[in-house]
Amino acid sequence: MSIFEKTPGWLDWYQGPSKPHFQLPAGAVDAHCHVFGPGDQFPYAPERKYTPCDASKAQLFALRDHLGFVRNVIVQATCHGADNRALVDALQHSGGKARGVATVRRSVSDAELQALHAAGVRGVRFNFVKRLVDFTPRDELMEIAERIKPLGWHVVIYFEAVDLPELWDFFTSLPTTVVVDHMGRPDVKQGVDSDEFSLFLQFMREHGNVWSKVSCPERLSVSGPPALNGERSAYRDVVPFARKVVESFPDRVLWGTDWPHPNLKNHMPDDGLLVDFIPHIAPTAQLQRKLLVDNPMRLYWPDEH
Ligand code: 0GY
Repeated sequence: MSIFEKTPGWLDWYQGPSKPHFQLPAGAVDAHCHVFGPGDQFPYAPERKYTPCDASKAQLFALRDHLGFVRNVIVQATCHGADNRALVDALQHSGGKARGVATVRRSVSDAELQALHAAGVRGVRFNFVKRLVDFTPRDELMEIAERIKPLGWHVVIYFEAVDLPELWDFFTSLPTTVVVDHMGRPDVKQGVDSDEFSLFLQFMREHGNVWSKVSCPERLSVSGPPALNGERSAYRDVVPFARKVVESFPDRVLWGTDWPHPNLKNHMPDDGLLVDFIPHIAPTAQLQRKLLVDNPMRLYWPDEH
């Protein structure tokens, strides 16, 4: 059975992803992806809001090689709560080719943080998307941020655009580098010149410690995937948003597949097509190298950069 072939009972993430037409630069990093379970080995969190497909480290690494990436940044998703065992297992079997972003609670010990660091964790994720998590008090999050700062870690934040005004003061008081997932989830129907997206650009402009992933067009798009007619320019309505962020802040952007695409209801993207989205948002070789190599290496493998 091919590593991409569907295992009975698994959620139908896109099987047999195409080969991208876009050739990734040497040393490219997929800076946002997940491993899920397998659930019988690494159980899902009781407090989870969804139960994902199992998506193993072997499948993730096969996808990495198939698409032409060299490294992964594996991000803890809410379905595993603050139990980072599946993430750590994947990092430890990556041969140094993966780094991680974990979720921790206030109760985490210094020894546990050190062990996560040794495994390759370089950040914590704070999730503010209401459909995904219950509320965590800001003082708990700030305490965690202060504790991970001496390790050289950063904070990844996930929120929806409509909530940025309310979260602004908290975000701008974080003491570390701050990485925003998926451009703060703009509502693309409002357009790239909307007040909402302008506020996000202001957030990045005024705060040099804020980075953004320009990923997940498949989540943000209203126009959706291409018809199955050989057309490879999918998710066109998201291009102006991601391109604006890449061109405005070329040294503070990251890109990732988001494999295996949890919670997508309408379609599962072909990861090869997602890679072909990149030259539309980063149109020059220099921008592509910053987005896919220089920036993630600086943040996650500074010693090798
Ligand atoms: C993503 C997006 C989602 C899920 C999570 O932690 C998670 O469960 O991040 C989502 O549902 O939008 O980046 O994986």
